[in-house]
Amino acid sequence: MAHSKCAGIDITYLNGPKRFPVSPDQVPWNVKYPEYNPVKYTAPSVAAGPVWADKKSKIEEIRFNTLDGKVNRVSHTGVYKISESGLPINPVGRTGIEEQGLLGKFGPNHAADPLVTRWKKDAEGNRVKDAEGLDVLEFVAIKRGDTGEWAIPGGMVEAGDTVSLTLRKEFGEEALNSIEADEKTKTEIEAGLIKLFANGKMVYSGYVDDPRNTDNAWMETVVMNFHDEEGTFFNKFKLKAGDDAGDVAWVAIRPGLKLYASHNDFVQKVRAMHN
Ligand code: RP5
Repeated sequence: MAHSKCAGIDITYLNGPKRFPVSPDQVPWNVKYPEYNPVKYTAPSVAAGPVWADKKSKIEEIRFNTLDGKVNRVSHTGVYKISESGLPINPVGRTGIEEQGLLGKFGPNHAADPLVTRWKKDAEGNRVKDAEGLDVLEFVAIKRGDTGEWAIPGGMVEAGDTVSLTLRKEFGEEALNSIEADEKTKTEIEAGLIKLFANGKMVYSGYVDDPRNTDNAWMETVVMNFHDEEGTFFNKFKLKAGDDAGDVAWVAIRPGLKLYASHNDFVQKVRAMHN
């Protein structure tokens, strides 16, 4: 995974300072960059000390590279290094920002991404084909409130929660929350969702090129595909946006989609898996 969203020559951190310039070839730590002088930044919302955020003053108590109480501090990338000052070192390389930025945890911040797909159909119910003659797959996307980009409706794995619970919870909260349906239909949807989410296929687990990453805190995720082959589940209702998300829609997966973080890599991978 390269750094293109969380490092660059002229990138401003989300609602924060400008990142110290890092060109693509200066990302790896083993490349010499003596002038490198990253900006220290922890967002006020994180520095205020909410329950989900690590406190830098207590860094010595954190047990990195292990399951630390209920917090999973193990990285999908392997054992990460700890600096002399006791801070985890981003396993991919430089980002131009030090400390937590907008992320709660030093080291890996674990997320889960439910990639829900179906075949795109025309008004007659026939599968739509792309220029290469392949059936077009579409996925449930949300418009993120922070960057305004379309994204998979993923979320953070909360301390003590499993990845599979997070996948269903996030999909429910972000994509299905405000479906206008009577109680009976809602119960049916809930049951259908449990069935759909029982058969997931692993798409990816690892580091995410997330715009919030820093030299000491980064996003990792598990992406699972839940495919509605016959389209039976989603025929029952129309998608409407939930609380966290501004907008929700079926987005056709075509090469080169512009999506949040590494999400285009994930949807292209799922397209290849189905074709
Ligand atoms: C991305 O951030 C992950 O792939 C996941 O989609 C998302 C989780 O963060 P929040 O949506 O909870 O902010 O890196």
